[in-house]
Amino acid sequence: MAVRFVTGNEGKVREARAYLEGLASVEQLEYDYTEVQSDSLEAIATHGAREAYEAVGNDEPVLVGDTGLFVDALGGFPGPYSAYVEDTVGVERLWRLVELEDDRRARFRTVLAFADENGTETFDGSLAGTIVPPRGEGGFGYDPIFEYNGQTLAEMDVEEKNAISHRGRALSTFAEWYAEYDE
Ligand code: ITT
Ligand code: NA
Repeated sequence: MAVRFVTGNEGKVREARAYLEGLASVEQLEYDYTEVQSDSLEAIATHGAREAYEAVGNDEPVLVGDTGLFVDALGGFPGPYSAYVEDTVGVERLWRLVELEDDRRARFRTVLAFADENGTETFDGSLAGTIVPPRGEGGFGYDPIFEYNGQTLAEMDVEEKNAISHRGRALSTFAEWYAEYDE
């Protein structure tokens, strides 16, 4: 069975392939689904996966991921608005906002939604860390300001990051479920 991962990011497709090896083949599907306005990653991902499955799934299951960075002292901001805030405010200025706080704890959270003819299932994964001044050249998005175990995610190599990441955890939960489901 093939799972079509709806994303503009090829790195995420490679990561999903590694988790689903021997279970399913993973293909990239570029489809611009409607991002509903919601403070729930589940709602956004579920809606996107249903829409993508019905519009372009051609009876093959689709997987949609939605990720947010939730800063404790900012009431969870930017959360579901993380992509918008990255494009508008930017990562460096988010750091400067958090710099004003004593408590700099934050969490990445990813929700994956899997849609097929039977309905939609969601899987989640998270990673707790601290917001720090930007360091490192790797990764993408908020990686340079997110520190885990003394390193920012942008200082880790891809395998190191994937092994502990929010998306890695969500993919591993999904893979376990899928192994039972696809029997
Ligand atoms: P898709 O095409 O895969 O949907 P996206 O960037 O629109 O990509 P995401 O839900 O993955 O959607 O990401 C939302 C925001 O969070 C966006 O600003 C990303 O750059 C950022 N982000 C996602 N995963 C991240 C990670 O592992 N490390 C740092 N930032 C991340
Ligand atoms: Na997304």
